[in-house]
Amino acid sequence: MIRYIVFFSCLLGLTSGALASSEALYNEHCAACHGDDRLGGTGPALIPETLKRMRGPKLAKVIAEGRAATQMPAFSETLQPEEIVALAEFVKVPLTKIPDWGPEEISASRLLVPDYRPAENPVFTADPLNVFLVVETGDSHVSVLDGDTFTVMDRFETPFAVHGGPKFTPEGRFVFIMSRDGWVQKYDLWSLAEVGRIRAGLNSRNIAISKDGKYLAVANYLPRSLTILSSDDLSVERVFDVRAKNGNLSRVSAVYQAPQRDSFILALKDEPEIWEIATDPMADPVFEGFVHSHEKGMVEALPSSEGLFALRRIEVSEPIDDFFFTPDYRHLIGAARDGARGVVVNLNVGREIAELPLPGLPHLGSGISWLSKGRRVMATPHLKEARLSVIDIESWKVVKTLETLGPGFFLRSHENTDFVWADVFFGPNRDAMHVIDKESLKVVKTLRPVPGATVAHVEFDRSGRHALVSVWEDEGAVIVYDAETLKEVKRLPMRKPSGKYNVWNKITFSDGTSH
Ligand code: DHE
Repeated sequence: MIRYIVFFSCLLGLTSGALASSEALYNEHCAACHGDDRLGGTGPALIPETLKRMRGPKLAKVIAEGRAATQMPAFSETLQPEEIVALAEFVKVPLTKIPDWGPEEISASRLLVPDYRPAENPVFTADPLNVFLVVETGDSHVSVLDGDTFTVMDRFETPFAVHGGPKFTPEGRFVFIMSRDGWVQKYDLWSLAEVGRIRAGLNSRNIAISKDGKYLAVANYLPRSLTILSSDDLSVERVFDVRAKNGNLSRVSAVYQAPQRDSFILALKDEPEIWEIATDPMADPVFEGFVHSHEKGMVEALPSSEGLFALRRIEVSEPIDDFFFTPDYRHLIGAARDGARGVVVNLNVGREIAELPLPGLPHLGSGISWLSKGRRVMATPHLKEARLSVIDIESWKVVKTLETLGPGFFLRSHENTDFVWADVFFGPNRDAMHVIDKESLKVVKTLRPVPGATVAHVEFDRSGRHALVSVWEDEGAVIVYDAETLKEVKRLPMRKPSGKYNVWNKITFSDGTSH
């Protein structure tokens, strides 16, 4: 074990002596809030799995200057500059021991808000199905927006580093939000109040809700597991060790709801398998009749008649992740490891049926589909190339490569609009937002709402008449555009707003939304 610590710390330029003194500094100044084991306490976990994925100021700067509007103090007066650098390096060293995080530990973390009382009706007059959630990562809050008047109805605190789309119960009343530290928070949109939270993993990727709204699945990197919670009271239903047929454990890149299949689909990061987990107790016998459960190493066998959470493995030739699903959920496209290809898998027959040339790290999870000239196409941005690929999802051919002003992250559209909105998240033109005609597949306008400021991620209101754009800066904004005239209608100041989610579009799986 010691060998590994020394190996990793050497990689990071820390000798064993420096490591020991950084650890002492950590114990003295950080452990009280971030935990003796660096897995979080009142402050977030300080582990590379989370930290290396964070966009924002450098670690040493945060330690020196603190984080505005949080309890993170500035240490520039207390610590020498070299001590601050040593601490920043120390928290990048991987943990040598990952503690157990099974049903017992997860259950012990559950916090239900004692004075939460569910309202009988919405406590506001706005259309509850046209409400937006805006995730403000600048100060870990969510703003709840009335989607007709664009006024903020509530603003509540979230766990640190929310990632991925919040998931709504099918009728749109409750929403679940996940943080990279594995916390899942439940919020009641009618009562405008938090219901509770639970730590479902130590480092997590995203969540999915079952078709009937009863279960939540949480995809974890740490530990290598999938946690299934009851959406009602956040209690633990089951924890799967994610172990491939060859016996190896794998991280779960993401979990998705497949509504037509009444299942969860899992992308395994490290092993050549896709998992499908039944969320229908009457699941089809194509599912295997057993599951591995994390009962402290026990393997639990289920009779094959018990369909709920039955597991089906789809073997693929290499690990693929970052899935786009066709609207009927018969096919998915996953990104191959070489970052240059998309692999099409037919979920019904359970095998790969096509490959697509998609160089430049396609971001298929942000893919959206629509009808263009009578055929159904999908488009994906590329994280490393200034282009969008448009694919015919019947012939599985790339029908157009559209040049953009830089690599992009997100795409959005709506069934009632003629346009697709595409950001340019990376590179010098990150202040640009392309508006693309769905029929001609040409850029019809490029907006630059705040020259020099990053703009990204779009969401439409329920009717598709307005498009909301994030100015992804600490003193940022959400800008409301008329989706037809492309004129600005309103600007709402927000703290680094990332994703925005409209209840209606999400619960109806609106055409133009990534799922
Ligand atoms: Fe995300 C969604 C994976 C980095 C902001 N991101 C998702 C989803 C996946 C994913 C699988 C779909 C989950 C869902 O919504 O249920 N993201 C990844 C990565 O693999 C990647 C590239 C690197 C990493 O491991 O973290 C990555 N993502 C980022 C960021 O750096 C972003 C820009 C800032 C952040 O918050 O960390 C970011 N990801 C988002 C957002 C969504 C998202 C806002 C939801 C998009 C939506 O409209 O649904």
